[in-house]
Amino acid sequence: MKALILVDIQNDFIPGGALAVRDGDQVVPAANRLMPRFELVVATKDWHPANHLSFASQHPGKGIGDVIDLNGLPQVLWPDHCVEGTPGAEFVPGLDVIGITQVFEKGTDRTVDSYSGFFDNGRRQATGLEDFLRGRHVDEVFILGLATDYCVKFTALDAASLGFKTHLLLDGCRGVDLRPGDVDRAVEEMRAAGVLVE
Ligand code: VGL
Ligand code: ZN
Repeated sequence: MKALILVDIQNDFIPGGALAVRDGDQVVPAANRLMPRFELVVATKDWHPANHLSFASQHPGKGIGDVIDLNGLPQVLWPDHCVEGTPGAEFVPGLDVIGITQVFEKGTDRTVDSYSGFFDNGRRQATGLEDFLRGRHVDEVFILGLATDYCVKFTALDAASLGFKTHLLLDGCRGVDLRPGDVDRAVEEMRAAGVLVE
């Protein structure tokens, strides 16, 4: 059984949003085109409390893009984004949400970030996505969304490490490229981990 995983197609990650990814809105037509070809479509949402510790605003003297130690994990500091219940955390208008069977929220714990749709960055808590997919006898996943070099990358790496045959649908992804080349490096990392990039 195959499943399509839509990663973080939310207002804050498209142009005009708090953590805008260049051309981020262009993943929407790709998602809409692919959804009808899958029996099962799931989505993740970045879903933070307003005082999430990945926000630079929570660390006086630090700025966006700085890297700090957060409970033993390196943490890039971001602008406030995808605050639970705010418009920025909603799916992008135009996304055919009717095709989505289940949504998995991540990043809900103030003290740890969660780039992957499966686990937080410390791999301490699961979101339920793995159990859900296994319950539906999914063995192969196709991943697209935002952002290639963060949440898409870590979702794909976890999917592969959990034993799912994992495809990255590059045409349906856009990245942050905080440092130029980050997206290309992310794609190579996924490929090296056995992700099928197409
Ligand atoms: C993401 C940075 C911070 C993402 C989420 O969805 O890729 N990136 N939070
Ligand atoms: Zn986030």
